[in-house]
Amino acid sequence: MSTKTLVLIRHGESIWNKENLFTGWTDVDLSANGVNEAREAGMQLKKLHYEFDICYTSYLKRAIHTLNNVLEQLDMEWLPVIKVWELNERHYGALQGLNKADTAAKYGEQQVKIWRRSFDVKPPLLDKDDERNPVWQKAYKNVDKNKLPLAESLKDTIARVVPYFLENIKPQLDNDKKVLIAAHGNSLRALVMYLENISEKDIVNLNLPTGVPLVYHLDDDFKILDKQFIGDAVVIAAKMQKVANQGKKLNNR
Ligand code: DG2
Repeated sequence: MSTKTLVLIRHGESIWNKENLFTGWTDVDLSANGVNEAREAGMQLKKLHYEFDICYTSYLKRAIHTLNNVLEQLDMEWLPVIKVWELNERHYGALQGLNKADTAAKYGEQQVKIWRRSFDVKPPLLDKDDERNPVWQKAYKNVDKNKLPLAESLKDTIARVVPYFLENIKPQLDNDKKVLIAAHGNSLRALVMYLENISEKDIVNLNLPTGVPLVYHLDDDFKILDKQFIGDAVVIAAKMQKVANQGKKLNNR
């Protein structure tokens, strides 16, 4: 039996995470804090002697820059990196650019929780003519237009993340390659839901922290042998709570 290593990392805090804006496919960079989180994640992995054979990330620069910072700290910038749109964040549709707390004040915290965490409810769709429709964007010019979303539920996100994982990433793990994936809160929730067989009811409570490596060791049958977030448990719990709280309205609004 061989033990397979898969490490997932949600990108460090982005400029829009800092401003508490729905981001989705908006291509914003890391905040200064996000860069530090990514570097810290790389340092932690180095300290624990992690090595990788191949890396995957999305088309979005907050994930790409996180991966670059991690690889720099590991002194492994030569590693092959595959960028795919299938690992992009869940498309947040017409919510993109809106403040999450303001949206909770306007529509109620319960509605925002449904939009953020329900399994199969899509946020309001982008208008087809909206310039943010991915069909108008250069990055997606080679992607089948029928696959490009105007908004996605977690279920829709799973429908692209998991098949990509099974067809392209799992074979690497089957060949005992150590894999690092830098992606997003919801594209990684999609993957974690699949890997851990989490129910539609329980996935609502999973909030992934920014810039914290999540290590899985798997057996040949893809059963999880162990799973661990790398870093200080108290800090990680606080980061998860911070993500959950982003959908709450502020007291003074
Ligand atoms: C966040 C996730 O995505 O937001 O699109 O706003 O991981 O790319 O920063 P990320 C967004 P929530 O679902 O946690 O509100």
